[in-house]
Amino acid sequence: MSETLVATDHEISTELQQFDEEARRHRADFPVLSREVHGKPLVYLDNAATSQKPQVVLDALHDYYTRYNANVHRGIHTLSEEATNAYEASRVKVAQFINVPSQSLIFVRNTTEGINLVAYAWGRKNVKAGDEIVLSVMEHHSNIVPWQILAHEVGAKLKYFDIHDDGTLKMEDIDDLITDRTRIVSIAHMSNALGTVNPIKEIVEKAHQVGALVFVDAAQSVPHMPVDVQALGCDFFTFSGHKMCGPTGIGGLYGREEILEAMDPFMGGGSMIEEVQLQYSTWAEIPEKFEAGTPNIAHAIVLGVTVDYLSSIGMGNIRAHELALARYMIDRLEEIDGLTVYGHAPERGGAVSYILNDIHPSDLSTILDREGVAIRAGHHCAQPLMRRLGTPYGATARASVYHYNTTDEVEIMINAIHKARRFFG
Ligand code: C6P
Repeated sequence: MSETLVATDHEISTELQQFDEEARRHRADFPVLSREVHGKPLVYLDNAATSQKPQVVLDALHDYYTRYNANVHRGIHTLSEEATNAYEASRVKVAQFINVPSQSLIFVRNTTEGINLVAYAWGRKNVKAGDEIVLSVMEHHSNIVPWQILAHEVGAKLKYFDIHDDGTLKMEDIDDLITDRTRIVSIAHMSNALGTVNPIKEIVEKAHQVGALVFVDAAQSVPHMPVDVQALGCDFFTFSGHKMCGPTGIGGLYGREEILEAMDPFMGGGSMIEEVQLQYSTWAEIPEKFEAGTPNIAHAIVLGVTVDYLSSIGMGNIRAHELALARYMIDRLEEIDGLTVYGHAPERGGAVSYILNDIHPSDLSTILDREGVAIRAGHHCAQPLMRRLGTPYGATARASVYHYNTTDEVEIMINAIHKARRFFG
């Protein structure tokens, strides 16, 4: 990545210039960011799909496997004790990062598993025929399909918040949507396609008034903004490590302690029991009750290293940088003839969806890739949202930033889009 800005007439604020300088320092921590794609420097703008990993995370993974690889909660030999201590120390760190008690934080594979665990273990016991589950049209499939499976099984009804043209939730419908029949409201904290940050506290307040629970899909918020789960007041909250500079296959699920204690397990097996008789078993305390089998030890330990890394930069700094860069990107995109940006919520994050004329987003993405620019094209696992927006092809192109992205990279994407325009005539 060149140290100088790609030529542009667009004014770059002093704030953004400072963020660029910091981003250049952060980039040095990410080995993959110095590679080339099709002979061009990689411009990685697909962070909402998954983020890149800093050297400190890669080193921690290597350290675990080379020094103290052992199963946890099982042996009393030194390696097992070291691995168990590191696994539990990581739980404490990750819990502190989102401000929850550590016994209420369950290690799961990802956001998808967190939602399925609750839809299955809590939902099958607590949601009955005629009950209602409230979602929104901007949800990722992970926060729709598990609730559909539950609703179809027990005979419950699904209701959806609609959105305004700017991509904000129609909060004026809240009294019609959340009623005495509502058992749970499950909502994204930040939309992966529109970038909208939703008013969780307001939703929690209303839901709790009618005795309903609130589940927050935080896949896109935890990596990109400071989060205080207790201040949000929600009952369940889940996120994925791979979107926050951490490894794949590990994430967290928070559940309010008394709710987790009353829940039956999701899966049965080793580690989650207190006692096994031939005809019945009793369960371990939380969180072990929900961690059946050998967990993803290495990646759970490294998730603790990941939150240390993010905290060393400061989540407030990451949020401010991304917001400034996303706003710059939207301004630059909207200068392009025939380009439409979807999502103009005042409270937003760093994912920006757009379409260019009648060019299929996949074709646009292919041309950008030839210029070294990685974006995502498609429905973003949000088909109901694409239908609601009425996007051509049911798809958009999406560029999503992290703290290591710069205005240079936005300019390279803009130039590549102009190239695509010329190519498609
Ligand atoms: N969104 C994207 O490109 P998993 O796959 O379980 O780590 O995360 C699922 C998920 C749930 N909710 C939201 C809001 C998400 O953004 C995602 C993942 C990626 O937008 C991959 S589809």
